[in-house]
Amino acid sequence: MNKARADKSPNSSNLNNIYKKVVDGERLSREDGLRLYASNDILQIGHMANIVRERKNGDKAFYVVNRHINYSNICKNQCRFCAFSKEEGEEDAYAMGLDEVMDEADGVVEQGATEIHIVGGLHPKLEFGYYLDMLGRLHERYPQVHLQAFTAVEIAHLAERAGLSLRDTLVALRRAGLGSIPGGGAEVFSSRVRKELCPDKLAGEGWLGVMREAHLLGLKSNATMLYGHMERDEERVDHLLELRRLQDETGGFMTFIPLAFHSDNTFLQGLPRTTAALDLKTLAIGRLMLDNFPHVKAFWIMLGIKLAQVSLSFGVDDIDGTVLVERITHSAGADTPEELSVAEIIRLIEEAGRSPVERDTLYREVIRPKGRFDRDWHLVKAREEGHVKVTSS
Ligand code: V47
Ligand code: SF4
Repeated sequence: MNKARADKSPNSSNLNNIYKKVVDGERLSREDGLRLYASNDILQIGHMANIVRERKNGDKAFYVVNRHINYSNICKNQCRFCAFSKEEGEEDAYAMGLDEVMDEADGVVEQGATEIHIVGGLHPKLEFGYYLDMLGRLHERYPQVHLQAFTAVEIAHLAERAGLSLRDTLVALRRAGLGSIPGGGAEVFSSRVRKELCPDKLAGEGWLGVMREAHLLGLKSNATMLYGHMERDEERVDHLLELRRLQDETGGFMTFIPLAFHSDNTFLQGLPRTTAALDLKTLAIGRLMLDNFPHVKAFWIMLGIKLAQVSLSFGVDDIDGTVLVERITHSAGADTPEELSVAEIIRLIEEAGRSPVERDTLYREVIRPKGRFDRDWHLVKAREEGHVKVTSS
C-alpha cells in the first residue's frame, strides 16, 4: 500500500460507527456528514448508501419519459456559475412566445411523455399572465401530462411581479395546471457562497420558504444542490441538514438531486470538472444524510451516462428521463447527448443489475398498454430510430 493510501486508512475505521448507525436505521449527525466527506473510502460510503437505497426502494431504478422546455434564458440575476442566462438584448437572448412553447411541446404524447419539465430565467418583463397562460394552454392540450414547472426562485420572482403572496401565487399556478415544482435554484444555501456566486438570488431561507408554502398546499417538489465550485464540505452538509429539517416538517420533497457544476462559458471558466469520486460521494452522502427523502436522482445529463449507471450502486434509485433538449448544462459545456431513448435507459439499468421501473412525476409506476408501449415497443421504436443496433439471431 502506498503512503498516501495508508494515511487515509484511519478514515475507513472512522466510518465503523457510522456503518452501525446505518444498519440500525439511526439518523446521521452533522459530524457524521463531515466525516463522510473527509473520507476517501468511496466503496464503504457507497456500500452504506446502497443499504439505505435498497431498504427504501429495493432494486428498483426509476426513470421517467419526459421533455424539458427552457422557455427563456433572459434573467435579471447573473449568477456567476450560470452559462445559460443572458441579458435582454444580448446576442442569443431569447424568450419564447406561447405559440413557440406549444411548438416545443408538440409531439409529447406521441413520444409517450408523462411529464413536461419547465424552467427559465427571471425575465424582468414577462407578466404573470404569461406563466399562467403557458400552464393553462399546455394543460388544456395535454391534460394527462404532468407539468413540473418553475424553480422556487422563479416562483418568488413571479410573486413579486404579480404583487401577490407566495401562497396566492402558488394557488394561481396550480389552478392553471402546475403539478409540482422542480428542485432548481437551491445551489448551496451558504450565505458566504451565495454572496460570491449569486448575490442577487433569493437567499437560502427564501428558497426553503417557497418550498414550505408549496408543500403546505399539497404541491410536491424536488431539491437540488449545486456542488463542485467553491463550496466547503461543511456548507454541503449544512445544505443537506436544512433540507432534512424542512422535510421533517412538511414531507413534501420527493427527490434529492445533486447537480455537478460545469464551468464552461461561466465566470468560473477553467475550474475543472468534478471528479467521479466526488460525484459518487455526493450522491451517496445525500442518500445517507437525507433519511427522510424517498428518492435520490442522478441527473445523467450533468453526470454522464456511465457514471449515472454506476451510481445505481451508490445510493441512487432514479436516473431521470429522456429529457429531449436541455439548455442549462449544455450551455456550460456538458458533452452528454440531449436525449436518451427509453431502450438505452432500460439497458443501462438492467446491466447495473437493477429493475427498471417507469414512473410518473409523483413516482407512481406507469403501466403501458401491452404490445403498444411496453418494453418491447420501446425497443422496436428505438430500433426504428436507430438508437439500438439489431443483431440477427
Ligand atoms: O438552479 C446552473 C443549475 C439548475 C449550472 O427537479 C448548473 O428534477 C451545473 O434545477 N453547471 C436548473 N448546474 C436545473 C434543475 C434541475 C435539473 C434536472 C432535474 C431537476 C428536477 C431540476 O441548474 C439551476 C442551477 O442550480 N445550474 N448553471 C452549471 N453551469
Ligand atoms: Fe438566472 Fe437561474 Fe442562471 Fe441564476 S442560475 S442566472 S437565476 S437562470
